[in-house]
Amino acid sequence: MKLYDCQMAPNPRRVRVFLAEKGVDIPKTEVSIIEGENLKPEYLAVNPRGLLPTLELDDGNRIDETIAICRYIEETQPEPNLMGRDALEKAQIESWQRHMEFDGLNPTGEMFRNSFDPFKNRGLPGLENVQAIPELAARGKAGVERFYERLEQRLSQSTYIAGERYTVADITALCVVDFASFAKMGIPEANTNTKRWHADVSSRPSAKA
Ligand SMILES: N[C@@H](CCC(=O)N[C@@H](CS)C(=O)NCC(=O)O)C(=O)O
Repeated sequence: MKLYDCQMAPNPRRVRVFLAEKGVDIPKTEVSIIEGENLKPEYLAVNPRGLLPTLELDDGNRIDETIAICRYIEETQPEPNLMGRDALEKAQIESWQRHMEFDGLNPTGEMFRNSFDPFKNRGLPGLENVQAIPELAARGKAGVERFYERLEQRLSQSTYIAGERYTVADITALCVVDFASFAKMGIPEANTNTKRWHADVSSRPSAKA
């Protein structure tokens, strides 16, 4: 197996953290998004959408989409379990993981893409000549504020995002918070439960992946 990766980007990091939690070490090929390598013919031949990550299997099959890659790893390397054991737990973890994507990753991406100068002609991932729209940066920022409120409320009731154990939902949330912090939207000072959770998940060796 091999992972097409990008060190600076949150979605490839989600896969790296997931692999590290599973103890699966595979070769990685770095594709620089900032340099536009993902938009070049060489990478478009691997993934025509120009998005990262992509997992390539030894038989040549390729899987894109972060959670589809995680699902493949979960099925082939079941322990430690990160995506649920029975019908209810699988559904609950998937629900929380989607909340983290929809409520957190999407607005953070919207804020970042529409305010980061090198992306001024790359307003949508995987595409060129799409103008950034400053109003969308403001809308994204409001979404990130709402995400932090909801995250704090959840973590005032639960040790981890999906319940009392670490799961893929924590991996998505960690990568969102670190990405938002990079974009100057760190955890609000008053959000003590989120800080407690963030210190905990960041202390896991996988967080360095
Ligand atoms: N839903 C996709 C999203 C993939 C995605 O948007 N990846 C970003 C990096 S985090 C990307 O490839 N961006 C390319 C670009 O900005 O041109 C997934 O989860 O894999």
